[in-house]
Amino acid sequence: TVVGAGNVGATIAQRMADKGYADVVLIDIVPGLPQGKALDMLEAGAVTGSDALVLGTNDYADTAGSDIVVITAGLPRKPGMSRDDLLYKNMEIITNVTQQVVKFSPHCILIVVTNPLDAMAQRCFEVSKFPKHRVIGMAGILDTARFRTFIARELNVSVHSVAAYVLGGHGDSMVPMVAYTNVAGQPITNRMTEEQITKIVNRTREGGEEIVGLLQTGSAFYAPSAAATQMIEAILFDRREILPCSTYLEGEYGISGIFAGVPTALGSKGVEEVVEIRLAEPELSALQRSAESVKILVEKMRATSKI
Ligand code: A3D
Repeated sequence: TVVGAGNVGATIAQRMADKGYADVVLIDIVPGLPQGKALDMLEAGAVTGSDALVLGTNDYADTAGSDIVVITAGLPRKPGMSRDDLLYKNMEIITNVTQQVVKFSPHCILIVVTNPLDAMAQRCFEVSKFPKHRVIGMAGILDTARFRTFIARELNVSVHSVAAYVLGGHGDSMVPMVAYTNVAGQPITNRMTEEQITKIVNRTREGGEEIVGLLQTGSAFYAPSAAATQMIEAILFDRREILPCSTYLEGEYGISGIFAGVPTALGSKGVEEVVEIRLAEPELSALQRSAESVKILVEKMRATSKI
């Protein structure tokens, strides 16, 4: 199931439907919107060769028994807005959506996309009362994809030759792991000047704003939907693929009681392992500071609305 038939949600549903390895339910509050998009995707299957069933609905009963539920419902950013500006409105939406989802799919794995990401993942975790391995936030793959893309373009090499991680919260405090980034095994610090690296790190941090500024009417959705699809596939095919995802931490990286982006092994159970890279300073403290900024949002939510 994909909740939210807007830009990100519909594009995830389309990517899944095109691949044909799962039936997809697309649900939204707007009458007709998920039905129209789902029917259009179903009809595309005749051309793409996919037999996946795609159903659009406004009724959670149709989502019953889903294995994976991706939540994209909520408001996106407009120019000049930070992800945190969305906090209170999207908190209400996530609370309501999570209650409905878990009622009909009590054993599903939840992937949260709605912003501000880490705080919404935490809300979803608290409302669902699911074990921590079954609630996962999507952000790190997207931030890392941006970082890798900019490095690849700067060095004029394939993006497949660039290995990198962006960790921490999905916000201005995200932490591109420069010391652990390499091109064909060679540290980028050997291939780029400090000035080049700083420019790329800043562009990565502002990657969301750059697209909002160009689109003016919404935020990024092609790369975000590709990132969510990678998570879905890792779970569906039990890959134990190590991907940067937002997960509930209990002492890993010295962070406790909060969602933050760290490398995780994703498999059929959801987050099967938090992979602890031995981080040196300043990366470790940057990651911890980033988690602190997520904690501030979570405390703001708790102050306004108890679960
Ligand atoms: P948009 O195209 O506006 O789609 C959102 C959809 O949610 C709309 O169709 C709404 O009708 C629907 N919706 C609103 N309330 C509800 C509800 N209660 N139940 C069901 N559906 C509802 O936005 P979008 O798809 O571009 O973005 C969706 C969310 O994802 C936003 O919060 C974005 O900020 C966020 N986002 C996060 C990332 C990350 O990397 C974490 C990337 C891109 C977008």
